[in-house]
Amino acid sequence: MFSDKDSFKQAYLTKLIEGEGITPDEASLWDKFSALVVLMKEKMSLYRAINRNSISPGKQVYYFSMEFLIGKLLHNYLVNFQIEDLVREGLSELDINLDDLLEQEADPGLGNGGLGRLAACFLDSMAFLGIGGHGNGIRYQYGLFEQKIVAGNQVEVADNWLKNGYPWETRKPEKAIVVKFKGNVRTEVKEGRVAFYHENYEAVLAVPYDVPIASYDNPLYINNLRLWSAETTCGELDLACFNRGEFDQATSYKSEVESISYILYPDDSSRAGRELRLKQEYFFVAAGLGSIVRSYKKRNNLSSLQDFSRRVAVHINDTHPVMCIPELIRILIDEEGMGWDEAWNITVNTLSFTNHTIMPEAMEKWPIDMVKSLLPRIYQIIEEIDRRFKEDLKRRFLDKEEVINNTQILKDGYVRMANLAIIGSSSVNGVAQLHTEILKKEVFKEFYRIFSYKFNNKTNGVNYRRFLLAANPKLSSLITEAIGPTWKEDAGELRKLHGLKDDPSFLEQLAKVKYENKCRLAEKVKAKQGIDLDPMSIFDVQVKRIHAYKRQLLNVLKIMHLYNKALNDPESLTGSQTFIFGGKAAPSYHYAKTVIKLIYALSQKIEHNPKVSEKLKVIFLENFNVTQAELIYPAANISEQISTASKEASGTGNMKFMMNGALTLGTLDGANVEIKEAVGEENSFIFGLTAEQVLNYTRNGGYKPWDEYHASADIRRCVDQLSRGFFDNMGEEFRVLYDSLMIYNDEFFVLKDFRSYLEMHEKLQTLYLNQEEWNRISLVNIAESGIFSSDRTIREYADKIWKIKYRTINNLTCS
Ligand code: GPQ
Repeated sequence: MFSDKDSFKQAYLTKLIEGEGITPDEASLWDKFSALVVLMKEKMSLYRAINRNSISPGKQVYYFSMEFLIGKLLHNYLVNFQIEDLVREGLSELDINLDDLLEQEADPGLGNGGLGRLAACFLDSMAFLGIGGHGNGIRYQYGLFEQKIVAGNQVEVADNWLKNGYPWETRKPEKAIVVKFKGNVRTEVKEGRVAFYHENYEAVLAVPYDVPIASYDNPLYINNLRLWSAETTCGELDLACFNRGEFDQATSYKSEVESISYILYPDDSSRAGRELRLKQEYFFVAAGLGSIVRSYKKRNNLSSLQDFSRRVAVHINDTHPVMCIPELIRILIDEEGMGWDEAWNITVNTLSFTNHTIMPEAMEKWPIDMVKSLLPRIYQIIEEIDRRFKEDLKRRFLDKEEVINNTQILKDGYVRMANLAIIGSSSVNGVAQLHTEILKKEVFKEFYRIFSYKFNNKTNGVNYRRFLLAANPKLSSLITEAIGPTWKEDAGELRKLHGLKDDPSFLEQLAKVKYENKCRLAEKVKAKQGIDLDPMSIFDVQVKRIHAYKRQLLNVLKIMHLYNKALNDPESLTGSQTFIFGGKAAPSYHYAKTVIKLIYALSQKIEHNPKVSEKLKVIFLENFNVTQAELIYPAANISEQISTASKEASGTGNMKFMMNGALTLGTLDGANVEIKEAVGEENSFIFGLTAEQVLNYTRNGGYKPWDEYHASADIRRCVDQLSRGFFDNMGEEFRVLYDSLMIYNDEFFVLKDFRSYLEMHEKLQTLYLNQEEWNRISLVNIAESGIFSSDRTIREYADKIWKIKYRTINNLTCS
């Protein structure tokens, strides 16, 4: 194993020549990249072996998630092992540029957005804290589509991320699990108790692929992300058909089975509702729990699962993996021979659940008939949970109609997954303080009365070593020069930066770093999209999924208003501004796709007007993903976090912008509230209705957008321009947006918040003229961002939910 530049070069060349059979001269960039990955993987395997021998296996956590948006790994692992410099220099002596190799890596799009990225951040922090914490998910053959913009239209291109193979993964065929669908359940009374036999099922083979997870400065903890791939149980049905000459049947069976892990559903915060999605959900749950139970017995040398919940925690990321509850009960009863009460107690004590949204369209429910025919035994167990829960309510005199209606699992022909999750787990958490309060007071208020002890808040956090340390090397060096290196392990140390608030030369250096990061982004944009960005202009950025509640439309209306102003009097705008948008729309979400078209149309309109384009520029960045994000956050001056208050559960982009020194222009929604509390009122730029006001309006049937329309000529003008006389011949195209505001009652309060948004935006423009003050506020944002490290979040999960110990970091007091 290498430890310095020369031993690295030696090891690397050996890998290339022995492993790939080629010399550096003959090797392609891909070969060179793969050799470096293999070397890193070996390093990690070695650490893992040492770990196995030196650390007794404590309680293990399994994080079940339909999505893991892990991003590229190589650069982060070089940073985490603190070997980037020696590897870079070593390679350069071999005439290889490390950056060229980093470019080779695919960015696996195994997630839609925040929920999947959070899961990836949690994996990093669990490894960092020395928690045996592993991910369990699906190895989609196709991840989230790649987005191209053609004449303003989003075009979805298949994400064939596995086309060259994925060098980080290791296939483990010997650890495969058989997952059973359909069929029927036969019951038999045996030795005085009922036994259940699932018969005539269709078997699917779940084959695991493992990806190692290593974090900063803790090489002994190499955790595992296990992703499952669906295959036929070789030789059974398909080969039998094949041998009989029924080729079509054989191949269609094969493709039906493989379709389970074929593609990620591209809907963010909404339900897919298809049978295939339900199959995916049960598939990775059954595979994951099957393998956990197997390794539990082996690791602990036990034959019984009596103590399971003391040694294993299973966390479910939203309701998608909620079948964990009936599946674990099934294993404990049908395979381990336990009675209901014991199986139930173990299951509840093992499981914990995070809710990520209050949007009703995202609450999963499945038709009873579908669940019954696809998962007959699981359905029986769900019915029994529902029956016992209602009986319990009756016993506790809580069985009022309203309570039953809102809490029972089976209702109106559907299985309601959130209800199953709350009843069957020991902890229910929201992802920001405000979100958790709304869960307790509104969405799950009946449950909160019954199970108040289960409800708790765990404000999200992000992997700041990825989004600051690795993504923003210039800022990281500046911070380290100023306060030393310990902030890399304890984000709370960033507070020491407050000491530099009044140091003009430091503030100037901070501004210089921001400028250089803007240049870096501008170069990439030029290379990819051929568009020039002016790094001297203010970069005002909104990057996230396109969704009505996230209100990209509000941002666009603001820019239209600025356009109108510039046309009247260019001098009325103080400086030059670049508005950067990015984000994917679900392919079937017409409204969101129209918003992308609108952004494009506005950018063209501005481009064609020299009077305006001097002051304003709009750009839509194609294919926003983790790799792009790492370039964008460090380059932003303004972070747009403008969702309708109460609708964004937390947001995590807001945290990534903040730690890179952007100022937040936002509503009091999700974690923005806590950002404001951290930096202070004077350093945050908050506008609009509060969550309480929004919820009040909604309870009373909404507000009257026409009142806002009539009250202000500026608003009227922008709204009218949406539908006519502004975008040549495109009024009809944008009708759906106009209608959402004026005909369908502006569900997301765009016009209601418009005025205060404009005011706050203008305040920021004026502030930007005072560079020193701006830089000071930027510094305060960085200094206070420590609490949004996912290390803090995971410590809270570990203490309060999983009841698991973690390492103390260099005896520092962690935030
Ligand atoms: N979130 Cl329900 C998603 O990214 N996808 C989903 O399907 C659901 C939620 C987000 C949520 O919108 C953000 O506010 C959170 O910050 C994020 O989950 C992580 O908790």
